[in-house]
Amino acid sequence: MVGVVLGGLGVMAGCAADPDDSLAAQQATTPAVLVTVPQSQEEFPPNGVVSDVLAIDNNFVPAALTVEAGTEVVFLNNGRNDHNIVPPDDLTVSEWGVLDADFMPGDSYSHVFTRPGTYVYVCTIHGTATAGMFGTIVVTAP
Ligand SMILES: [Cu+2]
Repeated sequence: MVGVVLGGLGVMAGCAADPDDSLAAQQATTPAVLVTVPQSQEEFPPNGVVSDVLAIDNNFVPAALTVEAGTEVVFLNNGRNDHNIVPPDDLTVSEWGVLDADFMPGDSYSHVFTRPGTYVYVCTIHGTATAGMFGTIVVTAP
């Protein structure tokens, strides 16, 4: 998984050279995470903060997001295709995530990230953990 995160950031760093690309600008503000941080056992309560991620055809925007533990991340399918949000090591989305049947165009899915850590996810229809439609949520301790 460490190699996966490194590969993704390498691609984003290349895109950040274009000052007119708003997506690249958003990604450039996200601190680089070069290792996958083990998920903390410490949990923090919901803090009332909401942060959005758009699923478009076929990317997540922003692809890399950093939030404090307790933040609710709302994923909105703002595209015209079905998408899904699947942790690569949890294809049944038992911990978090949503399958495409429940994430059609116009649908939203939200999850409160209570534990610090790095959460990689993919749309299994349009990407893998190394290419295409994938993203990362970095959850920091408050
Ligand atoms: Cu997709």
